[in-house]
Amino acid sequence: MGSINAKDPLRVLEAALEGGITCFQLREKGSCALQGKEKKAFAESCQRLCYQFDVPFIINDDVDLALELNADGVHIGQDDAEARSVRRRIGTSKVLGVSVHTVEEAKKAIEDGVDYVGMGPVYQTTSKEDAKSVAGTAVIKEVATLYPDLPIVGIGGITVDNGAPVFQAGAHGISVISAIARVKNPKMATEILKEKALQWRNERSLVQ
Ligand code: 3NM
Repeated sequence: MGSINAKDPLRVLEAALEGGITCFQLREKGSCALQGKEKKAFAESCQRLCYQFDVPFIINDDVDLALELNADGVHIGQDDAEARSVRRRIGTSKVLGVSVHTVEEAKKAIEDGVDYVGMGPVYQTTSKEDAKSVAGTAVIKEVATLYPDLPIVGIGGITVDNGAPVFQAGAHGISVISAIARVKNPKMATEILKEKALQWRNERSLVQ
């Protein structure tokens, strides 16, 4: 988030927290990503803010930093460390999430002991330099049908206008960057998106 927003990213995070996000993942990646001490200091600032709002603070990929800061969890991709070994390192008290794109990857993630999977990109995204091709919601539906107890978070291009099908396919939550960080009023955008997401989730449980 630090690298994609022209505004102060901590102010965006604070606004998102005020707006009601329920989880925050620090994903400091890409060509302008902070490194070393600067990354750690930025992560600590994000963590402090999250804790003021009692919102879990998860770190993408950097298991060492997550352990050093005693973050609430770690999220990894298929190209990062193996989920099984990350689970061994962080123990069972921290949340472990993995990005998956196929039924096979979801099966392996479950076997490796993950708490949730991220699935995407559901729609076109400009926030991830190495995003895979757009997957739509079909794979989410497949995974949700096969593994109904596995929490699924949809990601990639999700907005207030297109989130409903993600929940209808079986996702339990959504994760966004642009819909909050690239708008004029991140707090209001979060409030509206949250209200919508709760509505989409309720409609989904009525259908099932
Ligand atoms: N992961 P936005 S898509 C971080 O498909 C990330 O695994 C993705 O940002 C995946 O909400 C993505 O701006 C970017 O599209 C999400």
